[in-house]
Amino acid sequence: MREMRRGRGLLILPVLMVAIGVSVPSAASAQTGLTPPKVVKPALPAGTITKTYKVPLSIKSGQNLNLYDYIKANQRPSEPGWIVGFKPDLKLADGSTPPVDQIHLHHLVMLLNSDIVVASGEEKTQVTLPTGFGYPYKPTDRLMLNHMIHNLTATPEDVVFEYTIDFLPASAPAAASMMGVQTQFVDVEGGKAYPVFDVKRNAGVNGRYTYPAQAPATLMKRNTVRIQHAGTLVATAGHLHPGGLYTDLYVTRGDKTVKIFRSNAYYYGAAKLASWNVSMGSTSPNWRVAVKRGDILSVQVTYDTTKSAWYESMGISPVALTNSPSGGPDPFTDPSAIDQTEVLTHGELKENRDYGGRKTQGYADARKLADGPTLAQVNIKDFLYKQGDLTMPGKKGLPPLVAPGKSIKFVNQDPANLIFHTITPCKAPCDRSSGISYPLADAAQVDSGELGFGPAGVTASANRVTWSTPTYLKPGTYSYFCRIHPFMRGAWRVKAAKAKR
Ligand SMILES: [Cu+2]
Repeated sequence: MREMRRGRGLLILPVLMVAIGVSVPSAASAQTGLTPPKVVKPALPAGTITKTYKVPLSIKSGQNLNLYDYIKANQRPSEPGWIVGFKPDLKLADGSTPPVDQIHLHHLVMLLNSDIVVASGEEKTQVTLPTGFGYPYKPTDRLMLNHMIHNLTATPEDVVFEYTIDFLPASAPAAASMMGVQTQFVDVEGGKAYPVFDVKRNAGVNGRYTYPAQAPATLMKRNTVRIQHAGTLVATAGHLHPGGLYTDLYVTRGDKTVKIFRSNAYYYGAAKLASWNVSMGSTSPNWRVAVKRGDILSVQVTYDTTKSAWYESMGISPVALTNSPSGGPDPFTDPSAIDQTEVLTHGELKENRDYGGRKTQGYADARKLADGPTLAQVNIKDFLYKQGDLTMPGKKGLPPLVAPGKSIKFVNQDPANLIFHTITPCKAPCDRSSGISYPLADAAQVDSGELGFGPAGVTASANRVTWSTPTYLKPGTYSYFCRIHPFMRGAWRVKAAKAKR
């Protein structure tokens, strides 16, 4: 298993999907939640075989790596045919499902030759193609798994990817009438191997930030995919991260652009959009859009910015495109004929319910602590901030001082190609239990990035191990956490030095 660069020009297929947005008239209603639509499963073609495959993986302590593995012969169908459905899951070695705030499935993408066939994230959206459509498959195809499992704890874990494939063998009578599809990977970051962007708190308009529409012009246009042959779009679902409200998928022909689907994020539970407890709206089995060669697909994603900054966010709407035209309304002459009904591929998942934010004795309230030493540098090692860590008793736990106009340099001294840490300010006292919804990145503009090293373009790391606090900070106590390991908490204090006697 190793990090590597994904080839350019991948077509991503279908599937996927992750959490998306909510079509709501106001940020306020996003907090109260939309009523989720129903779960709909298209009928499987006669002769479909449903089988679960397992890929065991060892996850190092605290890892947040974007990795690739070949899928072995016993982890995939052994005969030619059609992949018509895909359901991802992640288990511990004992068969139990880990809580999302401890082991987090950042993403799971299956690559068939160089094309993305299916993809999923923590929301675990399933791939369910309308009946009669499938991804053509041969046992000789190169099949790879791109996975990013984030271990939010300091404990190594053995985990098992479990994915269930609905597979129609080519020998089944129903196979004769199947229509092949391939994935168009429509992504706000242009399908980069680690396609993320940051959402700053209070960015956008009225607490909502739409990307890339509201981003600087230089960032625009990555979010487009050109259709290479006439065909029919038959399925999509959005993928987004906590804080996301919805993705919108558009098609452009000449100077006309039409929205063809909104995928809303349906959040469950008290934490609402500050969580992974979400299902994404998917197209119904009746959704069809006829497209022509040269049409441009594009996606926009909208986040709520009233609650938090959201780092390393995504906005993706993979679309299944048939290999040749298969009917459907023309979006430019008959847009109202496109079925905009949303369905879900699954309901609430219990492993996504642990939000954090409970009272705990584990952390000091940094505002009440005495001054620590004046320091120019704070090292991070063994999942501890070596001065000012809110879990450390005694002098080591006191916030280091820095004079106004000066900065403290943080240095990650853990194995930097394996364990990434951040310094991400959170609202004081930042002393409650860790979960997906706690702590939240409170400050608008300050974050260290992930201190560590990895292959450029693939890694989540910033490819540096140091970060210095800004010199413009006003006097006060600044509590922070590590957003890779949220149990890590610390503080520093900006304070004028005492006059020398
Ligand atoms: Cu960390």
